[in-house]
Amino acid sequence: MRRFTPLVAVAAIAAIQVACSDSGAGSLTPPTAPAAARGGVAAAAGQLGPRRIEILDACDPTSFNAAIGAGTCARPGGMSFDQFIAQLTKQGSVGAWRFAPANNVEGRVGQVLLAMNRGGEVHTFTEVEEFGGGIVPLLNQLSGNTSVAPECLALEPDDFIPPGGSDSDDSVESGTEKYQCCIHPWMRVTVTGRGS
Ligand SMILES: [Cu+2]
Repeated sequence: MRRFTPLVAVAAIAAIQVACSDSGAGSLTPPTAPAAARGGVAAAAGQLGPRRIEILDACDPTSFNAAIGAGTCARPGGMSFDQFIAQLTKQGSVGAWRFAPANNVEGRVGQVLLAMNRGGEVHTFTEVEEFGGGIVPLLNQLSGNTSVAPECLALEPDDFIPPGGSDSDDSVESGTEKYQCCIHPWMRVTVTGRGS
């Protein structure tokens, strides 16, 4: 396990930040936000509900929690930590850790982007000028993202989306914008705005 120390440290920091933001906070979007968001968002975006993007992973809780720390993975079954590292090493990405839709998403300009974490790990949904590495050096290295996206170095505690949580801080913009996870930097999607 010793060689995974950087990952452990950063994951622990992320977990602490999430814990802090959860405890402080009446203003956080609750995990079950879709129903609540639908009403307010639709009114603001011309009767349109949010454009939903799912955040997915396939972590196996037993091995991930053993390798990184308790509470790292909160979902049943999945891929072992060793398999995850092996696939990342071989391919530079792990396909089960992804946004869905995974490629380009289209929406109306002004429509709220609702990123919903359906996985078992903490993720971020972060707008970046250019895709790049995130906050976990080992994952950057194994995925070949040696140039860190500066936006990932300026995350706020509530940018970390826990399992079951969601992020509705961003809206569809005119043109094409890039979003990525700052923990797993191969998790990427582009969003193109149409009309208004
Ligand atoms: Cu992620």
